[in-house]
Amino acid sequence: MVHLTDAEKALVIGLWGKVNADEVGAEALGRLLIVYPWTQRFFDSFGDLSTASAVMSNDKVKAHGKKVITSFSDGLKHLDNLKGTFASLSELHCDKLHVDPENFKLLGNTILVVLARNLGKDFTPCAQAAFQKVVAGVATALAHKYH
Ligand code: HEG
Repeated sequence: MVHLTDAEKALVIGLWGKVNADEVGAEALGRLLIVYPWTQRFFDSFGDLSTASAVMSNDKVKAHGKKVITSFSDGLKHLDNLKGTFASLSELHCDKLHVDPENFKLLGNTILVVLARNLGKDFTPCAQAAFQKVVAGVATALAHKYH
């Protein structure tokens, strides 16, 4: 289970308010598809993903990144109950989408990279540690209903 102190929670919420979440989602999903190209197998209806620039300018990638990050943002409001918050999405990714849960960790990593780029100096070591806990907690919660 992930545990954030009250100070870490406040840090995460405050910094999240400084970024454009939709852009972070689109860029993080795009980077996932580029850096870990085997993840493209889940998105064969997305059209051209053959080059990095094709991925980053793909409207379906942007739209799906927005959808994923909206759900992630919702999780930030429920940091004490990530498993409950993501229970039905965990079932969906397991039973219907057949997404290997390792991919949730990979996406967590690309979210951290994009936050680092967007926040610059504000992404202090304390902030990095707090967000590291959040992405790990979300990945664990999304994997929780796998069987
Ligand atoms: Mg998932 C659909 C959230 C990581 C592959 N994902 C969805 C949906 C949400 C969501 C909210 C829409 C569900 C619905 O239609 O009811 N995804 C979500 C989160 C995270 C995540 C919060 C991690 C932070 N997803 C993720 C990863 C992959 C993946 C890492 C694959 C590498 N998601 C996936 C696919 C779909 C969704 C294939 C269905 C896309 C579609 O056909 O529209």
